[in-house]
Amino acid sequence: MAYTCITWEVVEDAGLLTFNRPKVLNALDARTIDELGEVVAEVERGAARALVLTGAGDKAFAAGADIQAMSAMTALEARRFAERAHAVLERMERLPVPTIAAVNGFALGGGCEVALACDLVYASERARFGQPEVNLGIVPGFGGSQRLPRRVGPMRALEMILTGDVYDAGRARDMGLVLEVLAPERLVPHALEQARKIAARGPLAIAQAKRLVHAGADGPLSAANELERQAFAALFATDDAREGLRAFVEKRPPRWSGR
Ligand code: CO8
Repeated sequence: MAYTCITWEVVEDAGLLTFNRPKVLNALDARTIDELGEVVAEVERGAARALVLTGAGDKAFAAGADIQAMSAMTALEARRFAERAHAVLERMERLPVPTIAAVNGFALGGGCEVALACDLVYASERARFGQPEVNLGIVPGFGGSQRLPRRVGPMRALEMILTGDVYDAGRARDMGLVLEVLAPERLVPHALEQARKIAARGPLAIAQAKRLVHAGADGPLSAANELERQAFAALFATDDAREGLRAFVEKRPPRWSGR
């Protein structure tokens, strides 16, 4: 697929996707969602060992779903658009490699929801977060009503969703929506450094650790702990676990084969 709404490059194992419609603050239309889906498919095929998402320009990560496009949608079209975005974000969440949002400016509505579907979120001092859908007479439609309370707790999520207020980066960090706030010029380099740090760990262990946290969060603790016991034992049957444990004992860096 030729990308027109995003740019996509892979450098030293880390893929960098940039939402690239700066004239509309990188608003997410159907084409942009499809291109995100295509990048996710590339990463599934092994194109990168980590995925970093950011926005073009210094104003926006993504200022939401494209309001111009939504203003003409029927209920059925809105349902299909939401389904399309949900499918892509769920697929991104299931990637066996880490996904990191580097939020450089406005992350509103669908933009905030894309960040919420990432494993880690870093923000620049210029970042602004919000779920302002109620101002438009609608509700979050890219998973925000479900992922936001899971990440920050129901009461904080309700305040953000019910008021439609826009929060600055510090407030977003204080509520647990963001890990760290960085100077704008440090944001993407830091996200890429973290991406490469994780990409250098045992790939099977990273995939399992990510799967356990996401799958376990949805189930009762006893069932989730059983998932951990299974993954823990299964990794002992891999070359990577043999190599990682032996390398420590032999005081040398491990050589991961991914098997
Ligand atoms: N969609 C389309 N165009 C947008 C969007 C958007 N979400 N956001 C900004 N733009 C456009 C503006 O219309 C403007 O275009 P033009 O220059 O042609 O007038 C350009 O970007 C620049 O924007 P502003 O002039 O408004 O810039 P400001 O600095 O004055 O304001 C804001 C920046 C505060 C971010 C303001 O643009 C704004 O409030 N944007 C809308 C934010 C918003 O409400 N986002 C949530 C959208 S709803 C959503 O995401 C729901 C997701 C689920 C959908 C489910 C499927 C049905």
